[in-house]
Amino acid sequence: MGGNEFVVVANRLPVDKVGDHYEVSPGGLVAALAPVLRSRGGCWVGWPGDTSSDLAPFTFDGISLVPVCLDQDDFEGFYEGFSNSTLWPLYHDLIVTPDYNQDWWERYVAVNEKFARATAETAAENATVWVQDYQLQLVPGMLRELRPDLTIGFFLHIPFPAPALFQQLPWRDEILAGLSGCDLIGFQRTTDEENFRLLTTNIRTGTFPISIDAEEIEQATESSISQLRTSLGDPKHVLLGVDRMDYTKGILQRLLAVEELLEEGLLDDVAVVQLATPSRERLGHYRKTRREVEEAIGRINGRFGEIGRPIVHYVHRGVAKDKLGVYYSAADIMLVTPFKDGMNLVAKEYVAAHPDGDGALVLSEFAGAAVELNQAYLCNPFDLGSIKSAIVAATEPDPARMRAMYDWVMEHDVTRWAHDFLEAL
Ligand code: ADQ
Repeated sequence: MGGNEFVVVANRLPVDKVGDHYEVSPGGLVAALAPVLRSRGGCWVGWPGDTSSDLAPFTFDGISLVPVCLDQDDFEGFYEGFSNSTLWPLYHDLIVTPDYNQDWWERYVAVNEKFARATAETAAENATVWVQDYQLQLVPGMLRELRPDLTIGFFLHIPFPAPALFQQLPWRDEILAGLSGCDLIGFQRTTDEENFRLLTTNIRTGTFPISIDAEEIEQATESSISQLRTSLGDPKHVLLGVDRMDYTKGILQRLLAVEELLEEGLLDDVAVVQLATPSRERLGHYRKTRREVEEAIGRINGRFGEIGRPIVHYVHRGVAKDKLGVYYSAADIMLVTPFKDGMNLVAKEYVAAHPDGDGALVLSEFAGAAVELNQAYLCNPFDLGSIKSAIVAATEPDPARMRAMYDWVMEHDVTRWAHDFLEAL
């Protein structure tokens, strides 16, 4: 038993190793939870992000961090394997086929045990523990055994699939047993919660749509916006995509929609900016997604671009937050077209960068964000025609729609999300 009254447990610690020191990783979850951690004398349990270090607990920026160290076999079996090649595709409705592998499952159990033990050692008597996401679904049950005194919450950041899909999982009973250690499970959308409740009704659940640190989105200056637009060749329409390079995000589909619109002469004088952070690059489906996206970009530029004036401007790197704000502000149309997404914070970040009602959001019906941002130009990413119509409609946007969404996002930020969950817990 330890002395922490409030413990956050997440796959990753909220820091990144840069050279030989750590930096706080950007992200809404840290922003929302840091004040709670500081005021309630709390700590964060998580993996530091590399498999080489055996790290002792340390304090960073006023938050105490408890590292759970993973070796290369853990990384491959627990993280790349069971988390991202089994659960991720299964919970995103089989956009690619999940692999079911007994060795990965055993690693998942073993690593969840490491997290549960580290948490049990650090939590004070009767402490509140908040476990995050699909990588750690067994932690609540293990923790309940080790420490019956704790109050345990769990939040699932990704969708929860329909029972007919979930039941494919050879270890479905074990996952449900793990989650049943919770006092409260939070979901992004009511449909996720309902899917879960079709499997079991004796756990308390709730819907808590996550949001962003809305104040952190900087309003870009006129000069930085015009500088960016000039560098794109001062087109009439700037279209923007910002994603992790992941097959769930529908990046290729939005490019194909743009290509058809150009072909049909329904869109002209346009520049598309696609920013994509590298993600899970050792996995075949991710490499394939990247290859297809890059091939489409090359083809579109070859067909419709001019020397010194490509149609698609593509960056396969992370972009600094302040720079991202300039892209959001400068974009006339934001393209968010996932096949399936728990929430999609990019959609909310774009809205927060448009306080004056300018800009337009093209948003997939299959993103959790579509529930709240229903004033967006909604589309079905499985239907290219639907993406095309939404883009065309977004070229003549109604400012009232963006204003309504802006007011909603400013009212419902990530601090409110964390507060609502913890109150309910
Ligand atoms: P993600 O799948 O990672 O999150 P998302 O919610 O869009 O998806 O968050 C991505 C974050 O990364 C955003 O804050 C965005 O600004 C940032 N980002 C993306 N591309 C970037 C780039 N090129 N440069 C810099 N930053 C970039 C999972 C679920 C989502 C859910 C969140 C939170 O899949 O559905 O919304 O968790 O619960």
